[in-house]
This record gives sequence, C-alpha cells and structure tokens, in this order.
Amino acid sequence: LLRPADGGNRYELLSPTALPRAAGFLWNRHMMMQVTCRGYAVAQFMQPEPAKYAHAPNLEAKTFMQPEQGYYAHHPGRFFYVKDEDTGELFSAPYEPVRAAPECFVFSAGKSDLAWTVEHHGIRVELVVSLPVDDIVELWSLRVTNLSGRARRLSVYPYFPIGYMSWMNQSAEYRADLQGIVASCVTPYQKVADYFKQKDFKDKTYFLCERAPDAWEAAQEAFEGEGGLHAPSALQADTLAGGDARYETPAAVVQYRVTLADGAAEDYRFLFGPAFDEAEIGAMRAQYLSEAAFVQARADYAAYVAEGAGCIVIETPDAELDNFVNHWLPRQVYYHGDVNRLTTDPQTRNYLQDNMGMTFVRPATARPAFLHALSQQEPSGAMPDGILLVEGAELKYINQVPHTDHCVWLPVCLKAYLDETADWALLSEPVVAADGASLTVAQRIGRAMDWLLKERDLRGLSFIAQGDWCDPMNMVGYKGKGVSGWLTVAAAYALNLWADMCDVAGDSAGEARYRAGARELNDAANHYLWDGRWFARGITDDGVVFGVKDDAEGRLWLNPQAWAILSGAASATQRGPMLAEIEQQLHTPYGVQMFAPPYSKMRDDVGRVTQKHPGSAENGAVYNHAAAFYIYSLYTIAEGERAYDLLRRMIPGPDEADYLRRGQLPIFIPNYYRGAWKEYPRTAGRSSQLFNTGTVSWVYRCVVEGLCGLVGDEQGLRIAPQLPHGWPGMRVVRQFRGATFDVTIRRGGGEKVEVRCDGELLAAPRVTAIEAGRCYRLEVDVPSNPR
Ligand code: CEZ
Repeated sequence: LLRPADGGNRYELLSPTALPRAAGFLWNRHMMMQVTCRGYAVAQFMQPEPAKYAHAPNLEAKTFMQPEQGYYAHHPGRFFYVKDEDTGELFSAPYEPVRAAPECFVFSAGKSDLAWTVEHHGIRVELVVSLPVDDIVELWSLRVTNLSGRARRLSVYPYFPIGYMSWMNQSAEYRADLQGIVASCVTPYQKVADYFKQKDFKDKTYFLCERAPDAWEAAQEAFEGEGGLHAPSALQADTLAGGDARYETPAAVVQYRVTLADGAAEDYRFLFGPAFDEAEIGAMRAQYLSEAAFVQARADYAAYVAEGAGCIVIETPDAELDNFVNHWLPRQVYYHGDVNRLTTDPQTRNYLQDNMGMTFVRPATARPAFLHALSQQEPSGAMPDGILLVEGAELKYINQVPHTDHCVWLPVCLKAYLDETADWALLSEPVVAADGASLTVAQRIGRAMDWLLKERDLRGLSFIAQGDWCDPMNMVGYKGKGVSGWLTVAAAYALNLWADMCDVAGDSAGEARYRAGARELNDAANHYLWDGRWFARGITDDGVVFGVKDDAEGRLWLNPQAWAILSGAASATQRGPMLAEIEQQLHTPYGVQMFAPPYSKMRDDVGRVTQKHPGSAENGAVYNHAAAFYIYSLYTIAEGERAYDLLRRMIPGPDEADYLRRGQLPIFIPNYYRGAWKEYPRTAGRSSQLFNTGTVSWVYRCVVEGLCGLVGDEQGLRIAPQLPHGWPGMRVVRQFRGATFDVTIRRGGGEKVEVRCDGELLAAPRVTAIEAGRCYRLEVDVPSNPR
C-alpha cells in the first residue's frame, strides 16, 4: 500500500482509494501547492497576500489554509483524460474525475516534485509536477506509453479547471500565439482604493502547451455538457469544439490525437500559473517551456529544497522513524522557516517558533527574524499579535484578536538558537522600533519579561484577554479579569530561561529579578491552580476555575502540565500523579489529546474552542503542537521512554491499519489527528492533512536534543541521549557549529553516560572548544537502565 522509495527521498502510495485525501505539497518563496493522490489541488501565490489562479466553481470565501478540506467533483485539480478512439473507452489520471480503477497506480511524493504512474487498459500515463525556485508557475510533464502489444489510437486531454474567477469579469480563449489557453478576470472589489491596490494583480491564468494541441475548449460548461465530469460531453465528439468563455466559467482543456505503435511513447510539457499580461506569459513560455528548461528548473528547485536538509542523520532500530527524521521532518521545518507559511503577517508565536526550527536548518535565517520581530515590539514591552513581513501588510484574521502569550516565545525560541549557535553577540544588537527607540535585544527581551510580570491579576496569575497559545479560547477573559493557568507557568518558564541567559551574559541584577518573577508565578500557580493531581487551565472572568476534576468536559488540559514541568512549578511529587492522569485521561493510540473530555456544547465562559467539533482541532484533538510541548518537557525530566512513545505516534504508520486510519502519508506531521477517542472512536486518529503547524520545530528539537541528546551550551556540545528501552543503540551524524559529529551510541553497562572522543575518554559528557570544519568521532555508552 505504501513504501519509501529512492533511498527515502520519495514516498509511494499504491492506491488512489485507500487514503483518498493523502497529498503532497511543494512550495517556493512565492507560492505553494498541495495535490492529493487523486489529482485535486489547492494552490496559492503571494501578491502580496495569498491569492489563487485556479478557483472553486462558485464564489469562495477568502480564508487561511483549512484542515480536513473537503474535495468534490468540481474541486480545482489537475486532470488528464485518455480516450481510446476505437472503443470510446475513457479513463483519467491520476484518478479523478472518471474514477476508473487502474491496473497500476503509484502516487510518488518526492521532496521537490510529485509524480504519478497510472496504467489502464495497456496505456501508461506518467505525470510529474514541480516548481521553479523563484517564479509562480507549475511545471507539468506528461508521458503516454502504449504497453498494450498492439497499435493504439488515442486522444489525450489535459483538463485544468480554472473555476469561478470573478463576478465582475471573467473570460478565456485559446491563444495561438502563446500556444495555450489564457483566462482573464478582474479581481472583484468595490472601494476606489482597492482599484489602485489591485490594478497590478496577476489576473490572468494560463495553461501553455509545448506542443500545439489538435483542439481545445475554454468554457467549463461546454466541456462538461450533459455528460458530467465522469464522461464530459465534449469528449464524445472527435475533436474539442475550440470554444471560448465569455463571462462564463473558464477551464483549460486541450486535445492531442495520437497514434501509438506498441511500446511507443509521447511526451508533453505544460505550464500552469498566473500572470499579469500576455508579455509575462510569453516570457514564462520562453523561459520554462522546453525539455532543457524543465531539467534545469527541476535541478535548481531540488537544490533549493536540499538546503533544508537539517542538522542530523540518524540510524536507529526504527527504519520508519529514520526515514521521517532524515528526509521529511527537516523539509517541513524548512518550509515553515523559509517562507513563513506564506503569510504576510504570521502570528508572532508562529513566527518565533518557526524560526526556532530554522535554527537547526539555517540559523542565518533565524537571527534576522528575531531582530525583525523585536523591531515590532510595542512601547509597553508587549509583542504584537502578528509580525508584519512586507510593506503594507496588515494584521488579519486571528491577529485582530488580542492574545497575551506572545512575549513568552522570545526567550523560549532564543534559547534554542543560542544553544545551537552560541551567538551571544545577538543579545547586544541594537533594535529600533516604530517609536524610534533603539534598545538592545537584551533590553527588549527584558521589557517583554517585565510586561509579562505586569499583566497579572492581584493573585499574581497571568491575564488571558481573548486568548493565549490556544487561539480560540477567547471568552475566559474577555471582560478583563480571566487568567490563564498555562500562561502563568509559561511566563514562569520564559522568565527562568531569561534569568539563565542574563546570568551567562553577566547581568546578575537581571538574573535575580527574573528568577524572582518566575518564582512568584510558579507559587501563584501552585496556590490557585493546583487541583490535587494536576494544574487547572485557568480562572474565568467570573472567578470559576476550570480544567479541574469536577469538570465533566475540559477536565484535564495538557499544556498547563507540560509547562509546569518546564517552569519548575511542578515538583517531582506533583509530577507523579500528573503523568499518571495524563496517561489515563489523554493518551490515545494516535498520540496524546490536548485535553479531555472534549466539549459537546458552547461554554460561554471559555469560548469558541468549545464550539469546534468535538475531537477536531483545539477541542480535544491530538493537537500535535501541544503534544510536542509535552514531549519536550518529558525529555527535560529524563522521561525519555514516555517521550519517545508519544513522539512515535505523531508519525503515521508503520502498520497498514494505522495508515488507513490516519489517511496520510508519513511525509509531514499534520496540525492534528482527530481526538475524542472515547466519544467518537470511528474518526479518532484521522489526519487534518494541514501541514502548517508549530509542531515540527519542536519535534525536530526533541529528536536532536532529547532522543539524540546532543544539545549545545556556551562551551560546547553536551551529550545525554535518551534511548527508548528496546534499543541497543543508534547512530547520529550531527552538524554543529560548523563541525561534524559522528556519534555511535550504545547501551553499555555503566552507571552514567560515558563518551569517548576520537578514542579518548572524556572527563564529562561534553565536547568543548569545538573547531569548525573538524569531524569528531564520538562513542557514547549510556546506562543500560536509565532512571
Ligand atoms: O491556528 C493555530 C495557530 O496558528 O492554532 C494554535 C495556535 O497556537 C497557533 O498559533 C492553537 O490555537 O483560529 C482558530 O480557531 C484556529 O485554531 C487557528 O488559529 C489555528 C489553525 O489550526 C490554523 O493552523
């Protein structure tokens, strides 16, 4: 059903029906596309806000990338019909819209392309799509091969629906000069000001053919006719009618009539994308539409993606884990960090965490990102809800709702960066904010920490306003009184980390001040929020403590526990019952739920989160971002066994039943798997398919720093692997501060971790005075029975 291929560089799915929503994604700095194994596609490009060039067939609401997207017959996609001219028989590749069962089907997701091989009635169709590094266009190649043992007469019809472009103006026609179909529209607007903003938009969508087609059609309805997409009327005629679309829904369909001798093949190439005008379309054609240009563009794009290779290669007893960590996890981290999820106003916490991940992939990107974020700090010390990335960008969607946690992420993410790079000079960089004030990074973080200390109620607990990390928890504190239990301990953790950094930087007054602040927060959490066996999630505007044993729904929340471990609010004695309760109430075969039980109805002193479908997203799903915090916290207290167990559950597979349930290829971690495991077991485990998630930077960090235990500090590299029990050992090749560490870890008989560096036993498990360019060979013995 599923298998890695090409040494792990690709993942193959052998059925179009078993995991119908399984998809792969490609991106560059200007666009992204997600295509399912069956041919449905979602693509967006930046101008500068996300826009589409292939639309749904009806007026669509503008929104951000959604989980569990529904697909339907007329959904945008990239389809290739093949008709036998002698029998009239029809099928389509990859699978939609005809849905004829192929004899052979391979959907092959690569790191820099998506490919399909489909065989039906002796005809093989091979499709590949990839992107260039710097332009907005899809590069499609098609090969049709006759395997049937006799000559065949075929018609081959690429069908790229363009959809409902605009209610003001839309049309499409075949342009012989450009050799393709060009659709045009005016992006709808009403305000004069928008005319000036939109007049340079890429309002054309083009589909260009390297080889001149025999016929074409540009109107969706004329193509489909009464036959429906399973058997479009236009395909019943010998040739497409050559129609255009005049204020009609455009589609790009062309026809190639071809006679293939047995064993013969024909190759075709196409471009699909948006453009401003004909000149731009012509230029794209000249630049990309040839075999040589495709070869070059694919090589360049592969090289771009390869830059995101990450800093470790592992070899463990778990081949599927190795495959995911070595090939796919850093790719997803890189996607987040290099293009910021293709938004112009990433949520501040997302921006910082995505750059935390980038620390392990390309720290040179993380550094300016921290500076950029701090340049948007408010005079009060608060961080804004989103970071504006381009001139003219505005805070949109959730960024218009006040959340109080953004400052927390500064030291949390910086910690990973400093551990990785030892770039302490960053702290003294000056940063000028909008008010003109120039302060150093350290001063700005100090202000952010002071803001966290100030934004507390009389009990010393952190105000939540209309949300914290949990976006839709918008009604706990909207009247100005409610507090967040998670934020209280998260702020304590942030303050402790900052106190540590002040200490290293020689600022003893800062160290004392923030350490004391952290203690106050932890004490307040213990005083007001400890519920006997776990920490409560918060206290509402009306003074109701929630996330406690008496709650029938939303009883136990993961985040306050994970961060109480990190902040030190939870003592070893408290951790015992906490972990046991988490295991009992929140663990599922698909990972750990963000809370349980899910809410079944609106709780208007908690908010919108309770209105989401039980078990989806923040309402009690296995929300992987929250699970990753917990896993990270477990590694910090040497609970490597539990941590690994949950980490492994984030990756679909390896057994077939698990793949079928998740419905996703093991090439990315989705933002959630359905939870509500006890309430709705049928849907539990199902992937959201959404690859935008803060999870991955944390998972990468957990693998590097926790599982492999190779974490930097001011002096060098500390070594403290946490192997799961069943493992006799593992190997890691780690890039660190310009040096390469080739690490062999074995379970030895000793009491503590022993490290030999190039054959010599080290006094402590730490390599110091690291020389860039050098290769260190480490042999690490870990105790046979840790803890
Ligand atoms: O987005 C994420 C945010 O990007 O939800 C996380 C939050 O920490 C991330 O910063 C947890 O709330 O508005 C909503 O209800 C949605 O839940 C989005 O905010 C959510 C989506 O899943 C998009 O990724």
